[in-house]
Amino acid sequence: MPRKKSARPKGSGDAEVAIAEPIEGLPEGLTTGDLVESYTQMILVRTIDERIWALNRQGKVPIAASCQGHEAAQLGSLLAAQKDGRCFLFPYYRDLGLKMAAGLTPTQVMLSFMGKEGEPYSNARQFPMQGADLEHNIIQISNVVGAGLTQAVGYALACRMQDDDTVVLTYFGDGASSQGEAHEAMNFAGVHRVPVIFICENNHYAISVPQHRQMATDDLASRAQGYGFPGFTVDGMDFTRCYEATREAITHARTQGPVLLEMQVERLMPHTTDDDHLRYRTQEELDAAYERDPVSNFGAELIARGIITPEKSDEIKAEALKAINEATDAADAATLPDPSTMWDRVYSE
Ligand SMILES: Cc1ncc(C[n+]2csc(CCOP(=O)(O)OP(=O)(O)O)c2C)c(N)n1
Ligand SMILES: [Mg+2]
Repeated sequence: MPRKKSARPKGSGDAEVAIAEPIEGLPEGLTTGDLVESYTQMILVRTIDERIWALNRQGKVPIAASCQGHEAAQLGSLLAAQKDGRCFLFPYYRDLGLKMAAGLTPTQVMLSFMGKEGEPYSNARQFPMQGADLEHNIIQISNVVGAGLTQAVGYALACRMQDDDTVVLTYFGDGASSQGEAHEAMNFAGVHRVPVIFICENNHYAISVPQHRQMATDDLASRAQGYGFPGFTVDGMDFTRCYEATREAITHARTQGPVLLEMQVERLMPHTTDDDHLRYRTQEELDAAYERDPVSNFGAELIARGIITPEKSDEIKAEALKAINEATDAADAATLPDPSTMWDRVYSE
């Protein structure tokens, strides 16, 4: 697979993780079967994401944060964690692709966004997609910006104190990286060499606030230096590069302590369904972002490399559409939770 640009090591100088060099062929542990499966998963995620947006416009989904543009970062890093098999995750609200690739079904996703009976996290008592999914190693998903970082560090420290070799991956945005809580989490993790990977999905916006108004640097990964651990910038639109960077970071975290991975992505849609990004982004900027679309580019790359045919790609898209239509119908037909159950699973009994 053609490599675009190297992940650049930043930071403490003791950056033992050699993520940097372009790789001929596939990264270690990755098969062409994995690529096809991940592309299939990406198409499913993209299809459901687009459908959720359409359902919002029909008044059926109250609010959603799209992961369009973040799919390669989410699925590439998750695959490395899954292959390792000893990782726990603290995703954030934009990680729909990650949660689906981890195991959430399209119908569960639709029930969640429509707030219907059977919603997987809380039976529709909270914001869509918020909560723990212990079956898939997801400890907590929070809508509180930056809150997942301290929780992840605490969890990772507890694992280490129990001689458990778990590595924890915590996901957050560029805006979250400027929260006080993020600095506290990284500082503590650096001091105590906690086995945690900080994955920043840097889409260069915190709602409408561009990166240069959130932080006085365009080099987010270099912040790791201040905490005494390595940080890397990764092309977050390149699936294999995200996989490889995370795979190597897992080894580093387990043996030496924290790593910061800044995955540079594009937010292709507005912040949420309540936002209009053309009020603060130009059409030219968005057109350029779409040129970097990780899903269509990944598909084109697989075809160019002869890993799939154009017909196979169409088949994958048709199957995704069928699955999402079925999930939409199932959630549409589901009832709303019975109001008399409102307090169930809220307080312990
Ligand atoms: C503690 C806290 N402050 C403010 C908000 C409101 N808020 C929700 S998302 C968001 C922007 C976060 O941007 P970023 O971290 O870059 O993530 P992105 O949405 O771009 O993926 C803000 C300020 C919140 N949810 N929690
Ligand atoms: Mg952002």
